[in-house]
Amino acid sequence: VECLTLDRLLSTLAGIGESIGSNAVGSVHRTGEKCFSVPGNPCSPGWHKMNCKCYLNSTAPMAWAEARRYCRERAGELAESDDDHQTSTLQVLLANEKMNGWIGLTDSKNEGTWTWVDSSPLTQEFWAKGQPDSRGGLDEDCAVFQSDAQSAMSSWHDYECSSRHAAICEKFASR
Ligand SMILES: [Ca+2]
Ligand SMILES: [Ca+2]
Repeated sequence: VECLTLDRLLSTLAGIGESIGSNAVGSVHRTGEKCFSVPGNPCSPGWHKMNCKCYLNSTAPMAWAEARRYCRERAGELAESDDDHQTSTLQVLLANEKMNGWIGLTDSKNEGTWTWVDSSPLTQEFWAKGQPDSRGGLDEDCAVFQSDAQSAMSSWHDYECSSRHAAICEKFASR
């Protein structure tokens, strides 16, 4: 009886090992570079596929909070950098698509400390020359990506969050 139990235990352990192994492969697949190879166009109409995400540039201008709501209502979020990509790659992609508008970057919680809306800190900055400047003492706490800037690498401007700009939304490409 003891032998049988040990046998069963071993085969159960082997099964667990296999399923841990396959889950590990699955998670690499989800978060790693494999997302670059999502076949076809897995983005909803109007969204542009760039890397493993889909991006939408609204046509209507709106305040930053409204823009965030606009993106979330579409199962997305205001565009932001993440650890999977170089932020600089995102800069080039948005510029190539001629996108303009709010991104998910704000210093409204702590003036001068810019953070992404997912709470991740800002590690690479791409402010336009002289920005952020809280122009003329205005309380400019929200960031806009401008593809008409001199360079994709200097394309961010701070604006008053209540000013109206298009939204740049992102969401993961569906598989
Ligand atoms: Ca500010
Ligand atoms: Ca500014």
